[in-house]
Amino acid sequence: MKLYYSQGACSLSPHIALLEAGLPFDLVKVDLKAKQTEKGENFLEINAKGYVPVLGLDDGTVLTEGPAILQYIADLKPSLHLAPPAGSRARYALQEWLNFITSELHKPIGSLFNQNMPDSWRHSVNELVGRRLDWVSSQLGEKPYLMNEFGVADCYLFTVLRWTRYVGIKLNPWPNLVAYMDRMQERSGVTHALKTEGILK
Ligand SMILES: N[C@@H](CCC(=O)N[C@@H](CS)C(=O)NCC(=O)O)C(=O)O
Repeated sequence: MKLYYSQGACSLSPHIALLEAGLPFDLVKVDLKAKQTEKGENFLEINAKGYVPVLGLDDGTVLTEGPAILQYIADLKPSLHLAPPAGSRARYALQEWLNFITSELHKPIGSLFNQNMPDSWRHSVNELVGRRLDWVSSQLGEKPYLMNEFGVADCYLFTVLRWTRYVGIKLNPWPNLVAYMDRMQERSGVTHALKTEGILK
């Protein structure tokens, strides 16, 4: 398998999942502005949508969209319980989280990186993200991970919450989220991914 990624982007989440699952894979860095891989390939020929993450499978096809990729990785190693079994009630709870993270956190927090965003809009997005973080914090409570056991939803939540520090959102109002981020950062898969992407020394 091949993971197409960009440093610190949402592709960090399947990167962590692959490492936590102990699966073999190659990493291919993508220049998202130039739409070119580090090998000089035209990235738009790999994913016409032009964004990471992309998982190149051994059968020559590619899988896109973070939540789908995460579940694919988890299902390759069912014994690790990175996702509940397909078809179970708990699997739908995972999908509920992945959809929430992608639409209610990833996209709004990601939009704050846009320097052209007018202040009034930025203010509204900050308020919305604050309400969403209230929800995440209330659901996490004192649990160590989103669904009790570590899983792919945590890989994704960690990845998007990491961005808050770059867009001026402080997590201090939610001490359990601060503790969660510290706990996640201690995991070997997380540290390994951050080091490999050149984020952590
Ligand atoms: N719907 C996609 C969105 C992925 C996405 O937003 N990727 C960003 C990085 S976090 C990207 O590659 N942006 C570059 C672009 O859209 O040109 C998913 O959930 O995987």
